[in-house]
Amino acid sequence: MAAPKKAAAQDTSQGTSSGGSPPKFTREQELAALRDMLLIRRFEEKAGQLYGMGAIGGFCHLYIGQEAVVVGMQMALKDGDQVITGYRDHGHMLACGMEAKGVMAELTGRRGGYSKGKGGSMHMFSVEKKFYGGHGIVGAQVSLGTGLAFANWYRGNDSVSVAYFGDGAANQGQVYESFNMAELWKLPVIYVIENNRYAMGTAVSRASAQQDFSRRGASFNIPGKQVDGMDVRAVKAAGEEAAAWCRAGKGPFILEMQTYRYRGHSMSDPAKYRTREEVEKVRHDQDPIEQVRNRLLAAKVSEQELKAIDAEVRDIVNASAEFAQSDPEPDVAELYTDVYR
Ligand SMILES: Cc1ncc(C[n+]2csc(CCOP(=O)(O)OP(=O)(O)O)c2C)c(N)n1
Ligand SMILES: [Mg+2]
Repeated sequence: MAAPKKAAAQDTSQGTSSGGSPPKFTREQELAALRDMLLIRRFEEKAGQLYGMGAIGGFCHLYIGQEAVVVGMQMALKDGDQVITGYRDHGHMLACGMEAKGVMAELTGRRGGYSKGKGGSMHMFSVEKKFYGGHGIVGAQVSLGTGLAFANWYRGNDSVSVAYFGDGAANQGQVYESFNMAELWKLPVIYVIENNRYAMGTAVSRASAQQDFSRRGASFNIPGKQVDGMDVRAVKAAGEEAAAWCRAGKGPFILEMQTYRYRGHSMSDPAKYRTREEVEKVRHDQDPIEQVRNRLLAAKVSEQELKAIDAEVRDIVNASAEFAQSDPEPDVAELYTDVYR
């Protein structure tokens, strides 16, 4: 199985601008991207540890390797824009500004968690931060995200919704029903396909007739673009282009983010479908965080400044883990509140 290509942004739309190397970031943007990606990485590493210790139960899908996608997209959005995704959702929550403490405590099933400890990894929401879940049904968030866009269109505001889904989810039927409606009604939705080369354990080449996911909207006339999802600058630039398209009333836009997940699909994945060497090669050649760190070092940002970011992030993550283990579990009387029965 081939590792993700280093894609220059490749345009498959009708008339949007072509790719090339992404625009440079300012020093401040590089530092902000580094900090936000590092927060996700360290948070996910800690979640993996807590899972191993038995402090987290149930399903848990880590986002390690894919950090540049959500961080770059978030840099392209503005207040009021909404985000919805599947079950690999911790990174999206943190990027939306949800607190590490509340997310970690939800993973451990504690009162202070975003769903009062009753939802777990795949079921967290924050209307305040415009994060709409966290969905375990593969592909369902695409229809729901299209609904968010419909609401924005109906209300006449200029907000955009971003619906994230995977290469595997891209083969679900409701995705195409949503594409049809979104283009027909020119809804302001960005479909971000996080192509991490595998569904649960099935390589894209074994499951997908059309492996260029940016073309998945072609029969609906939805423009699409392939993006190097390991380069946060390329992601931001593509996100800005897609958001401008949506805000101009031109309808939906598809971004295929070529990315990679380093860990198993979930915590119980023997990963027999790929080699260790493949993972190591992507880590070594394309790691999204190392790319930014190396650029900062080349620009003479001091090791000390980078270490300060490391320390700040570690403090946040450690505090979240402490809270997630000391906060009480929900009272038994809470068993039937806030749930459908
Ligand atoms: C409707 C539905 N079918 C199957 C599953 C089981 N399932 C969970 S994740 C997954 C693979 C999805 O892969 P992809 O969309 O590439 O996302 P990734 O896990 O790579 O982020 C499957 C088949 C499910 N949760 N829902
Ligand atoms: Mg996938």
